Amino acid sequence: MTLINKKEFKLEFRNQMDFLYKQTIEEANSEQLLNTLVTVLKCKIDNIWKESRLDKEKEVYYFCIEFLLGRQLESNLLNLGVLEDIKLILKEMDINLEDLVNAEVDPALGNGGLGRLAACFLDSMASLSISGHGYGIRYEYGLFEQKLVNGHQVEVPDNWLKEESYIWETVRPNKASIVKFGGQVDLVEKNGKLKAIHKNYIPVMAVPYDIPIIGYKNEYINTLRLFKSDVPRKDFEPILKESKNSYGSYHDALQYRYYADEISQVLYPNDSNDAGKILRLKQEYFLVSAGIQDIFRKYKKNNRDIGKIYEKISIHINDTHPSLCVPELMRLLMDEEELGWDEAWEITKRVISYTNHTIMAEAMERWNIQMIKELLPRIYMIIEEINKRYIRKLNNKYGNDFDKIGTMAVISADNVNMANLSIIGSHSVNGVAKLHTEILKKEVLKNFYEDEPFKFNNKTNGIAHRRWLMLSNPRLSKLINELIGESWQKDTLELKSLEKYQDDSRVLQELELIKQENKRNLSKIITQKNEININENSIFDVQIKRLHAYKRQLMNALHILHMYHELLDNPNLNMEPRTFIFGAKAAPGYYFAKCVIKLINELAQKINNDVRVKDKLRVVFLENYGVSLAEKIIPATNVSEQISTTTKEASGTSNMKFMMNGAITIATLDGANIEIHDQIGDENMVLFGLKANQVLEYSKFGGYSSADLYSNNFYIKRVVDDLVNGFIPNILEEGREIYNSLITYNDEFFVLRDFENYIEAQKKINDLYMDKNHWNKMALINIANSGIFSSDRTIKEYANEIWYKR
Ligand code: GPK
Repeated sequence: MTLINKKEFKLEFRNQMDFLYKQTIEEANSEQLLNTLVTVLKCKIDNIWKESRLDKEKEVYYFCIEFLLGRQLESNLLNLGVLEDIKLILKEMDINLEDLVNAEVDPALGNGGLGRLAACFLDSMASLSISGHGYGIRYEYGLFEQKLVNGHQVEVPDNWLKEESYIWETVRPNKASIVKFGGQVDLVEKNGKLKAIHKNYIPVMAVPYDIPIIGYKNEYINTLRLFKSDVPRKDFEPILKESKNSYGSYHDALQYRYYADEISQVLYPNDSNDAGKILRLKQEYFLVSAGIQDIFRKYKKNNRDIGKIYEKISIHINDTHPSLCVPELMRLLMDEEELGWDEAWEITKRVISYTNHTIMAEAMERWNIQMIKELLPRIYMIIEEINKRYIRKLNNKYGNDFDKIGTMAVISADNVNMANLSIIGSHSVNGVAKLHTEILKKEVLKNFYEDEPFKFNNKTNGIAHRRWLMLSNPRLSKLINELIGESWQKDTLELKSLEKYQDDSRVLQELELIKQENKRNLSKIITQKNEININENSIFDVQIKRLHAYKRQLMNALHILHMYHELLDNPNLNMEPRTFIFGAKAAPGYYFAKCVIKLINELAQKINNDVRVKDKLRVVFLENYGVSLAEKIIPATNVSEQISTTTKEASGTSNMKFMMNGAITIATLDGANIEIHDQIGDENMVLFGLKANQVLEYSKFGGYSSADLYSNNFYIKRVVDDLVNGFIPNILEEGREIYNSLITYNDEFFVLRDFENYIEAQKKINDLYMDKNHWNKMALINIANSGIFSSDRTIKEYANEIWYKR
C-alpha cells in the first residue's frame, strides 16, 4: 500500500502536532504523540473509508450490545500494511512506537467472550472485503476497572473518555435520529387502513460515532457505528410535533437531560446474566431503533422499493439483546413505509438472523410485559400481534398441546421471551460450537427445531489471528514466516504445513525459546504488578475469563490446594515447578464469584509466602483482566485451562487463542474444546471430566450426591475442609459460602464429581512437560492445526450460509 511516503509523513506529523498542540515533537508526551499519529492516519484512510461505504453489494449489519475492540493503533497499522514502516520512521524521529501503543486506552465496551467475538468478527469482515458493519452503544463508562483490596474485588468506574473524545472516532451529528420512549399509541383509520399515531412520547436523540474497521492489506474499511444518547437538537423540533411537550420548567429540563444522558451512560457489567432492569431495556431499544432507522435512511438513498430491502440488507442480532430488531423492523415497514402485516413479516424474517450464545437459564432475557408496554407501547402492540398469530399457527399444527405451545409462545407468564421472539422473527438461528448447537436443537430449543429444522445451524466461533497471533506474538509469527512463508496470514489453514517440522529438533528448540522469551516478558509484568518474583522456568498454567461458577475457577483453586498439600507431605515430590495465573472479573452483584476471587488471593498469599514450596508452586491473580492483558498472557502460556462443566460453556474463544500460541489445553469435552480435540486428538491435549450426556442425565434424573463423595474421598475432604477450618486465613465468610455451595447445595457444577479426574489430568500435564522435546512437538501440532479457528473461517460461513443465502 502506498500510504506512507517518508518525507511527506514526517512533514504532516510535525504540522499536525503544531496544529493540535502548538508544540514540538520533543516537548510532546506520549498521548499527544499518539493523538497526532492517529490524526495523520485518519486523514490518510479517509478516501478508502468513504469508498467502501458506497458498496453496492448486500450489506451486513451486526447488532451487538457490546464490542470489546482492544487497542487499535497497532492493529490498524498492521492491517494497513505499514506497521514496520511507521515503526522505523518514528524511530528516526526519536519516537518509540511502543510508548504510543501503550498510551492508547483499551475501550472496555464489553464484558467478555460475546463482546470480543463481535470485535473479531468486525476484523474478519473487513479483512475479507465483506461489507459488514457493527452497531453498538457508545458507553460513557465501560466495564468497571477491577482493583484488589485485601484480596477482595473492588469496582472503580471506567472513565475511559475522560470528558474527551476517543481518538479513533468521528462524530456524525448530521446522521442523528430520534428514538421514542413512553407515551400512547392510537390506532386511527386512514384511507380504510389503521394507522398508528404515537403521542406524548419522550424523544431521545441517537448520535452516531464512527470507528473505522480496517481490513488486512486489502484497502477495505468498514464502520463500527456507536450511538450516544442526547436530548434532541433544535433542528429536530419540527418533527417532534407529537412528543411530550412539557419541559418548560428548569426542573423538567434537567430531568429530561438526565433521562436522555442516562441511556448510553454505562455498560451493564453482567456476563451471561440478565439484569432485567428498565434502563437496560431502554439501551436495547435505543440501539435497535437508532440502528434500523439508520439502515432505512441509507437504503432509501439508493433504492426505491422498500419491499426488496432483504436483497440488500442483512441484520444480524448477536444474542437476544438486540432482539427488538424484530418488532422495530415491523414497525418501520408498517407504520412508516405502509406495508401490510404479511409482507412486512416475510421481509423481517428474510432480513434478520440470530445467534444464541448460552444455554444458561439466568442469561435468558425475559421482559415483564408491563415494562415493555409502558416504555414501548407501539412495540408491545406488535409483539402481541406476533404472538397471537404465532399461537394460532401452533394451534393449527399441534392442536391444544399447551405445554409445547407454552414453551414456544413469545408472551407467557407476564413476560416476553426474547429468545422466542428472535427465533420466530428470523430465518436463521445458530449456536456457536457443535455441542452447543446440538444442545439447542435437542434440548433447549427442541420444539422450535422440530417445528422449523431448516432454521438451525452451527457456526463454530473463531478468533482474529491477526490480533491474537501476528500482533500479540510477533516472535512466533516471524518463525512461522521463516518456516512456511507468509501466505498463512491470509489463509490460516496453511499453518497445517508446519506439521512437517514436528520432529525437527531445531524448530522445536526455537519454539521453546520463543515461549521462554514471552514468559520472561510476562514475568516482568507480574513482578511489576504483584510485587512477586516468579520462576520463569516453571509451567505457566493459566485460566483467564470471567469469573463464573460454571467455568470452575474454584476447581482450579482446589487443585492448587491439593498440590500444596502433596508438596508439604512430600517435599521431594517429583514435579515440575508451576505458576498458576488467574485473571477474572466478577459481576459486582455476584457474591459467589467474589468469594472465589477472595479464596484465590488468600491461597496465593499463603502459598507464595511459604518458603517450603517456594521453588515449586506460585499463584498469581492479575488485577483488571482485559484485552490488553490477555495479549501479554496468552503468548506466554504453557497450559490452557478450559475446565467448564460440560454442556455449560457454549464455545469459549480463549481456548482457540491459547492453541494458536502453542499452549497445551487441559479440558472438559465442552464447547469448542470438542472441535479442538477433533483437530489434534487425545495425544495433543489432556481431557478429563464428565461427558455431556452424563451431565444431562444428572440434571434430568438426579443421582449425584456431593456429600457422599466428600465423606468417602480423602483428597476431596481434605481440600473442602480447608475452606472452613482456618487453614487458609481471612476467608471465614467466603469459605463458608463456597463450602455450602459444594456440600449443602449439592455442587451444582460437579466440581467435586470431576475433581479426582482433574487431579489425574494435571498429573499427566506434569509428566508430559517433563519431556520437553515431546511437549514442544505437541505445541507445534497445536499451532499447525489452529488455522480452522481463525474468525475468517467463521465469517465466511456466516456470509455463505446465513447472510447471502437467498
Ligand atoms: C455468552 F450468553 C453469553 C453472554 O452473555 N456473554 C458471553 O460472553 C459467551 N457469552 C459464552 O459464554 C462463550 O462460551 C462464547 O464463546 C462467547 O459468548 C462467544 O460466543
